[in-house]
Amino acid sequence: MTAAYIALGSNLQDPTAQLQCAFAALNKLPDSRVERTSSIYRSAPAGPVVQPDYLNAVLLLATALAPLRLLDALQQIEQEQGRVHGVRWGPRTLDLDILLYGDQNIDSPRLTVPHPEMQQRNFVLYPLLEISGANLVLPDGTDLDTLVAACPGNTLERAGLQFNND
Ligand code: 5RY
Ligand code: CA
Ligand code: CA
Repeated sequence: MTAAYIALGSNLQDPTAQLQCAFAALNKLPDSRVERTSSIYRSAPAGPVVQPDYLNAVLLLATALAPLRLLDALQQIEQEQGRVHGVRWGPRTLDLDILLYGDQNIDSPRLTVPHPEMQQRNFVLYPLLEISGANLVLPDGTDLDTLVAACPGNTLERAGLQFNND
C-alpha cells in the first residue's frame, strides 16, 4: 500500500454534500482505504476567476492502485458528481487532486506529482499539515512546516464540518 494524499475541493451545488459524497466514494475504491481526513475549510477563491467560495479538505488514502489507475478513479468520481469542464480555473462541483503518492515524483502527460502548485496553496497546505503531523517531507526534501510558515492562512477558515461515516 502507498500513502496517497488527495485534495478535495468544491464550490458548486452544495459543496458540503459534494465533499461528503466524494468521501463516501473514495471509501469504496478497490484496494484502498481512507486512513485520515482533515477538517473541512472554507476559503475565498484563488486565481483569476470570480466565483463562489470553496470548501476544501485533504485526506490520506492508503492504496494499492497505481498512480494512473488512481487518477482514473478520481476522474470517474468527478464525472459521477456532475463535473463539467468549463473555463480553466472556474467553479466546479468537485475537484480531486493527487497531491502526493508516497515519495514518488511522477511527470507524465496526464499526471504530475507532487501537485505542482500545492506549495503555494493555503487550502492544501493547512489541511495537509492537520493530518500529516509536523514531519512530512516532500520528495524534493522540503519540509511541510517550512511551506506552511511561508504561506499565510488568513483567507482560510475551518468550516466546523467533519466528514462522517454514517
Ligand atoms: C492562483 C490560480 C488557479 C490559484 C491560482 C488556481 C481552488 C488556484 C481555488 C480551490 C480555493 C482554484 C486553481 N494564483 N480557490 N481556486 N480552493 N481551485 N480557495 O480548490 F488555486 S482554481
Ligand atoms: Ca484537478
Ligand atoms: Ca485543484
